[in-house]
Amino acid sequence: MADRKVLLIQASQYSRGNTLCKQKKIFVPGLLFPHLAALTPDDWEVETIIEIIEDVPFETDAELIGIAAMGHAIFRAREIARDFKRRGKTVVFGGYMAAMAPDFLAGCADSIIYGDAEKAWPMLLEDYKQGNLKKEYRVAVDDLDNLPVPRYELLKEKRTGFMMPVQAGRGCQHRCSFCSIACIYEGRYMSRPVDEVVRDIEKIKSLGYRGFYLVDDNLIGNGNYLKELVDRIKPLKMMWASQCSLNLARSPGLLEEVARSGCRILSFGLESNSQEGLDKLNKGWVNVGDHEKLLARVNRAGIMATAEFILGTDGDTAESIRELYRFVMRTKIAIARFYILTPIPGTDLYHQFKAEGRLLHENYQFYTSTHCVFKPNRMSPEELDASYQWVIDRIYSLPSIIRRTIFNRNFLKHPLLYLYALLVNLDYRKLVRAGEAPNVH
Ligand code: B12
Repeated sequence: MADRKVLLIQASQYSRGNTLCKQKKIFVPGLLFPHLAALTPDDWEVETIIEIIEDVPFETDAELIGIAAMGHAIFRAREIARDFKRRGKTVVFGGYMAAMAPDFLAGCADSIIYGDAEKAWPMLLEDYKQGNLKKEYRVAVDDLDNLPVPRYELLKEKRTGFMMPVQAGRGCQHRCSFCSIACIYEGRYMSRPVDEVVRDIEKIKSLGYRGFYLVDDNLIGNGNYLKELVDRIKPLKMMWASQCSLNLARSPGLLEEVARSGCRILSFGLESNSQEGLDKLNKGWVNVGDHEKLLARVNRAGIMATAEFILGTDGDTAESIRELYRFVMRTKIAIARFYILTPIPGTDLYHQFKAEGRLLHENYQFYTSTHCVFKPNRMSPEELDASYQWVIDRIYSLPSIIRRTIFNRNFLKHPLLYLYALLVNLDYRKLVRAGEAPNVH
């Protein structure tokens, strides 16, 4: 019987125009809340709020408030925390930003969980009950074995899309200097037991979902594991999506197996076509000369390749960014997202730029990946801002969207997929036309 209540909130973020981002639906909900709820002892009732689609109930009867924030959503998170503190609640934080920039939360957090919460969260709840809450919890896990089935029912009640999240791995063996994952996991990569991943997918299926999103920071981190996993996913006849390094396409056999198991969308962090730029970001383990060939292989296998790009690497100029745009159009990447390189506090890139005197300021409100906050190597900050705007204006123009989706040569093979890409692009287009950044979805 629950005699206590905790309210978990995923803070939304402020837009470029400084309004709070709100959406009708969240297509890719995170796993955090169903997972934390499953780790919560039975004497606690758990209520969850994803602020981008729901309002925060400030009048709640919950005694403990847990707040999560991705990237610059930390600003909104801080405001929410202050409000609850004024109301006499105990407020705790977890997640990447809280661990990377804890000073930022001074005065708003009664406690912070650094990194993994599988052991720390039950400990924190018990300490709280005993009146012995610690300021911080740092209890990394050694593996991801024996995790409980996430409480997916909590997400099912909300306005979400047709895919639910399932975690396969955590961390990444690479240490790209701009990446938050590298900052927290420092080259560690852990995979969950295949049986338990399959168990969670079956749970999702039993709730009536036809698709899942595999949360894994580098799915090709362990090829043998991936092979075993997709062999087990295939008979479930589910559609799935994930993110991965393009190196997957260097193993054509494995790529085929991934496609046959129902994988339909893979997002690749290509970042840049400048090898020099990537080398400087400690991502020299990719070969940009192969991008086009490898993307074509992925699409041929029946998986829609989508991509994320960073503008402003040390190899970039206004002209190379225009060339990147032409590359996206030539390869007809159906969904392409662009971010201005951002030295997030705590990352190696942040320390490097700070040491080199390249940070323009430390007003993190502008560290949104839509403003240049550092001195680029081969262009001015103004040129980089203008190049970003140039790219997003063109990429989300109607001719570009139509060419990359409906006129994509793969459209007839997978019309529903490319119609989905069309809708995502139209959504981004709407944001860009309203002067906003097309990054939240
Ligand atoms: C799914 C996802 C999304 C989804 C849905 C998010 C949602 N609102 O539910 C979408 C696509 C909408 C999204 C958007 C964004 N995302 Co996102 N997203 C992810 C992704 C791929 C998976 C998250 C997940 O389910 N993880 C599984 C859970 C179980 O693990 P976890 O979140 O790490 O949490 C563990 C611990 O950190 C801890 N913990 C975390 N938070 C809290 C909070 C409390 C109170 C407690 C007790 C514990 C705790 O407990 C967990 C168990 O150990 C991650 C990558 C990743 N590996 O996590 C990026 C990631 C979290 N996103 C990130 C970013 C930057 C964003 C955006 C800001 C991007 C943008 N520029 O617009 C937006 C923010 C939108 C918003 N404010 O709502 C970054 C965050 C980096 C950072 N420094 O904060 C990540 C890490 C990606 C990356 N490689 O950089 N995202």
